[in-house]
Parts: sequence; C-alpha cells; structure tokens
Amino acid sequence: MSRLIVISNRVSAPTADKPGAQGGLAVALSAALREADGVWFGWSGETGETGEPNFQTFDGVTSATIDLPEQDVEEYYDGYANRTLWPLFHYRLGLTEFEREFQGGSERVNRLFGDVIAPHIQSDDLIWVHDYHLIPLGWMLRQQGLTNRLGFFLHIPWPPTRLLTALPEHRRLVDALFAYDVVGFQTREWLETFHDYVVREMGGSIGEDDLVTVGGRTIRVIACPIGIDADEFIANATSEQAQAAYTRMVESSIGRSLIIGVDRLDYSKGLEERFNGYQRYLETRPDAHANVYLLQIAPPSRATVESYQIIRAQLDSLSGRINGAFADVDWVPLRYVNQSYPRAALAGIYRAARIGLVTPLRDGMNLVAKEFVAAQDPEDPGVLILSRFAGAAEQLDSALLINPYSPDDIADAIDKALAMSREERVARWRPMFENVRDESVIWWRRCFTDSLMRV
Ligand code: ADQ
Repeated sequence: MSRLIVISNRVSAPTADKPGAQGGLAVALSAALREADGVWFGWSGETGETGEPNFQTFDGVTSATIDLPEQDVEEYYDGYANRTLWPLFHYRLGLTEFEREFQGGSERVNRLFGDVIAPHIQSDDLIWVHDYHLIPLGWMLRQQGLTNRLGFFLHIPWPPTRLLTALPEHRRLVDALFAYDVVGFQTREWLETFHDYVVREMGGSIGEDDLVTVGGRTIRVIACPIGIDADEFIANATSEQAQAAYTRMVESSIGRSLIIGVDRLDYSKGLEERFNGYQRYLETRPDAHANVYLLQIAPPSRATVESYQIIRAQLDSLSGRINGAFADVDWVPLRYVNQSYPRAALAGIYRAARIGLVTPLRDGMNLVAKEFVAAQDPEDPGVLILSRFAGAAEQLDSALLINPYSPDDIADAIDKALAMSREERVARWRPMFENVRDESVIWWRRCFTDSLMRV
C-alpha cells in the first residue's frame, strides 16, 4: 500500500507537546496517515534557520516540521498568503496588496519546502498538498524529479477570472496547478470558475470525466466538499462538557432566544454586516426586544496584518454602539467574546441556540454551519441562517439562505426563524443533518484520495 504524504502550511496533527490539537481536518488526515503509515509535513510556526525536518511520531501519526527564516514568514505567510491571495480569492480586491517581494517570498518558501521534503519521498508515495499557500509546491516537487501521484486541494474559493487577472503573475500561478494530477475544489461553483479561467486565459479545454487539458497536459479537477467529523461532533453535543455549556447558556438566557455566531475574526466572515443586520432587526422590531440576544464568539486571527487590526477595532466600536443604543438595565442585546472554546463546549452552546447565524461574504465551505447542524436536538432543532455565498450553501440548501450584504435580509430571516414552527424547523434540519452525517470529513478524504489513486 502506498504511503500518504500530506503537506500543508501548518501541521495540525497532534504531537506530544499538543496532544489535543484536533480539528476535523486533523482528525480525518490523522486517521488516513495512521492507516497508510504516512507523514504530515509543514511549517512549525517558529522562525529560525531551516534545517532538516523535525520528525515526531505521536499516537501513530508522524509529523515533520521545519522552521522558516523571519523574512520568509513576513513575505510568504504574512505577505503573499495573508495580504495577497487570501483577500483576492475572497473577492476583496480593495484589500489585496501586490508586492513583488511577497511573490518572491512565496516562490522561495515553496522551493524550500520542495528541497527539504523531496529527499523523504518514496517512489510510490501519494502526495496531497493543501491550500493556497502552497500552490507552486507541486511544480517545485516535479522540478526535483518526482513522478509521484500528486494532488492539491484548495480550501478557499476560486475567484472569478476577471478578478484573478488582477494578480500580475496569475498565469504563472495557475500554470503551477498543472503540475498536479488532481486538483480539488470545495464546490461546483469554484470548479466552474476555474474552468472559465482555463478556457479564457489558457485556451484549454474541458473534457468528460472532470478532465481539463492545457497544451499537452491533462489533469483531473474535482469538486469535493469538506465535511466535519460528524460522529465526533454528534457525540460531543451530548457529552458532559457540552451539557455543562448548554446549561450555562440556558441559565444565563433566562427565557430569551439565543442567536449564535462563531467565527475566526476575519473580514471574510461578514461580522460587521452581521452586526448591522442584527441592529436592523432591533430597530425595526421594538416589540421583540428583550426576547433575544446575539452571542458572537470571534477569536482574533492574523493579528499582525493591518486589515485584521482594522476589522477588530470596527467590531469593538460597533458592538459598543449597539449595546449603548439598545441595552436595558436587565438586558444586553449583544454579547461579543474574543476567546476560543473547547469543541465540546462549542457543541453545547450551538445546541442551546435557537438560531445559528452564519453570514460570510465569501467562504470556501464554512464548517461552523455544519457543526451547528450536527449539534442540534433532533426533536427541537434550531434554525440555520446561512449566507448564499458560503460554499456550504450548496449542500445545506434547506437553511434560510440570505444575502449577507443586506441588513434587511438578515433582519427578516431572524424574524422568520424565531416564528418558525417546530415542524418546519425539523423538516428543514433533517436533510441538512443527513448531509452533514453522510458527507463527513472522512467521506471527503476518501473522495479526494480515491480520485488520486485512480491516476
Ligand atoms: P476557516 O476560515 O478557518 O477555514 P471554518 O470552516 O468556519 O473557517 O472553520 C473554523 C473552525 O474553527 C471551526 O471548526 C470552528 O468550530 C472553529 N472555531 C471558530 N471559532 C472558534 C472558537 N471561538 N473556539 C473554538 N473553535 C472555534 C478554511 C476556509 C473555510 C473551510 C475550512 C476547511 O476558509 O471555508 O471550510 O478552511 O476547508
């Protein structure tokens, strides 16, 4: 059996120092790595001279991390990944920074990854590269003479052609994707946008069976939506820790309906627009005051990037304004919390909520929407209000789908969700739950690796 080699910017496999470092992705990939005697390569998150990878095996999973020089972190990670590709791929041209050094840093680090990793690859290894930071890595590995089956999965959206061509080196970036054998996207929509680029900008052709040809090179391009570790999350939702969080929420709600938002503090998540939508709800439904409250949990991320400092300051001030304008002596309409919670506690909080408010302006998938669905009580589920611009909307189409830019749309959906009968809530929730359960993160991993194995 071939080994599986996973390569991502950061490694989230559990290690002896961080045995609990588990998200859905780590769980799915760790299980595959364990079965296939594989290795997970990536950046350690530390700055320093890059040497040989630091191999560690914990709980049957081997991870191999390297340090990166400070300048590389600034240009490749803070720069090209966080200030160029992330905003551009989330349709935020105004926030996108185009600096030649950033692109140079990205190429340098991708080459470095290739140089360091290639000697550890065996000829029949299956290699699976993750996300926008490492698009050029496949090409770098081919330059090292590797002929292995090579796959790439993009966790974020693929931008429209006219937007992508704003990137000076767009053609070089997309050419690099043709070094892979299989390229995976979260949804049909991103896959079709990619097809559009291939046809318009590269003169390529789209064949049957997901094959895409440019010049003499044909690759397979698939849509393969990521899921959550559904079994774990369903079990989490009734665990002791979840029960405790649930009870804490119910007691502090004193009969009011909880609306929950959980997001990394990122401008793509539409938090400001969500607060505006909630404010519109409060302005236009004075009778409903004191019957609801919004709990927004948003741990800060990428704090060294200016656009993240700006959005954080804006949310601080907007949450203060909303509470200043609407709070009463015994009611605070918005609880805004900048902290992380254990996954089981989050499950209990989701279960206590009447509404899950998930309103990204663009999102590759959005796992919070799926976690919210998985955590609900089947007899009395809450209502998911979901942005139509999240990848998850393709699968979770019985949610209340809204336009996150419209405060009225958000306000109306809150109204509708609060008034919804139990029958309708169950009828909307059930197909979403079945989808989340069946198309889990394990299903996603198989969907991708099966496709790669067929090469
Ligand atoms: P992210 O942009 O990070 O992921 P998302 O899919 O929502 O977004 O995942 C966030 C994860 O962080 C969820 O599992 C959530 O529970 C967790 N989380 C958020 N706030 C938390 C808190 N306060 N405490 C604890 N946990 C918290 C990128 C893409 C997405 C894509 C994923 C996976 O941007 O579109 O779904 O990768 O491919």
